[in-house]
Amino acid sequence: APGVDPDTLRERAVDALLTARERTRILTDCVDERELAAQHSPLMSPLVWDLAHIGNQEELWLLRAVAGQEALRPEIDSVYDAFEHPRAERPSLPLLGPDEARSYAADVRKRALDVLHTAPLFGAGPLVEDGFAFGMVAQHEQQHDETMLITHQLRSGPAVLTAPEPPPAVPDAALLPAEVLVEGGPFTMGTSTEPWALDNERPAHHRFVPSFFIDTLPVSNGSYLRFIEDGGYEEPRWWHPEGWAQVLRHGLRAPLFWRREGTTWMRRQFGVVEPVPQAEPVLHVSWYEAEAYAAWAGRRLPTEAEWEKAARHDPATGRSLRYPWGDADPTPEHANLGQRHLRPAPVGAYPRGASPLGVRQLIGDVWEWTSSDFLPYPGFRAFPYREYSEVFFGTSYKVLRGGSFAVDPVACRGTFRNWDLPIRRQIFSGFRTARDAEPV
Ligand code: AVJ
Ligand code: FE
Repeated sequence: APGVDPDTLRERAVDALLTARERTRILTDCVDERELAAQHSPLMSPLVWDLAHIGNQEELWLLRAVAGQEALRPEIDSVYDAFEHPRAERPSLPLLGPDEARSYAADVRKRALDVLHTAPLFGAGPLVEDGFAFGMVAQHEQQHDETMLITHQLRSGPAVLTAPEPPPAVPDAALLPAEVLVEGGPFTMGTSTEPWALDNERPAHHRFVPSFFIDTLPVSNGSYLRFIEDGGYEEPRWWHPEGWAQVLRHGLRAPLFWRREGTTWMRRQFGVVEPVPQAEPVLHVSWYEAEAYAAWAGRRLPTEAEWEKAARHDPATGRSLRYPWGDADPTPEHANLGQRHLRPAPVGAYPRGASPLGVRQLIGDVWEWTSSDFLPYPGFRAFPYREYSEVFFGTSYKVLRGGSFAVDPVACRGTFRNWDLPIRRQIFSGFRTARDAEPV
């Protein structure tokens, strides 16, 4: 690995694994046993399933695949195989109870750290090269920590999680230009060098992207309210036909968790009902809602390539950066990540996280819907398992970029790709808009 010694790499892997486990602990220790085993929504697993699934994946990859150990409890593999059992049926499986799930995950972890301290991290095959398997397992746990936070958002009853408020918008935010021009030309999309990048982010390749304009900031609740108040949810012309069918079928009138009380729109955020914060990025919208808003605004969603070019391309050097602000890992000054706050920051926060062209909040706050289907890059190779991304490629899933307040930095970077069905809105999703630029 270029310039990283094994001790630093081990320290990084230990740190990523411990950070993930501490988050898992916080999300599962704050509710009682009954709530851990309950299904809070048919869209989600019981929290106790996520907990043991995290341990089971760690066992599969670090103890069995990397270290060649025997299965600790071979009889539970099928219960925690996400492909054998869709979420809706997980509550009826013979799940480990909360204490059993905790001690199973802790037992696996103890053994995994022993493997980490003895496994060679260079020259012993692609699974362990640069500590990849350890980084992948830490990312997997953090992805489920975001999933479990979604379950918390869907759960009813008083709040059990608390966090400090995110930073305010900076005073200049209102003076920023509404959109930024990204000049047409090629850029490098994806990566072949980021050691813990997952298979779908690879390989790096050139893309020509025609000139376009992109919003400086994510679309705010205030802007989205104008769409609602202008009758956006009553007007089929703004909607994709399947989006309109969703509106009619479910009587949609606003983002998920919003409710009108008299003349005020309120929303529920982790058990607390509050007036919709106008300055925050809109949250919990489907791809169809994002698309309809963009059509109403006379604009469109950015393609995935446009989003990544806006986030990574540095016109001064022609290079693609790891993050909008450069190659340095995220700090709390750059972006709202890691469940440090339990909501997005107002649009116009995090000036230090801006891209070279001045686009803000691309990383953190809310996942941003793009117009693109989830497809492999040219030269894609499934690694280490087809079920991470390959089986989802096609026209069913839309790509989201940038990460939300709920995702840890280890599972979020300029190249990171997330995907979901266009009807989904329980995820921490928002968006920004774009438009074509006239060719010069
Ligand atoms: C990348 C968020 C779409 O949760 O379905 C977790 C991540 N994959 N375990 C998902 C994942 C396997 C995945 N997403
Ligand atoms: Fe998983």
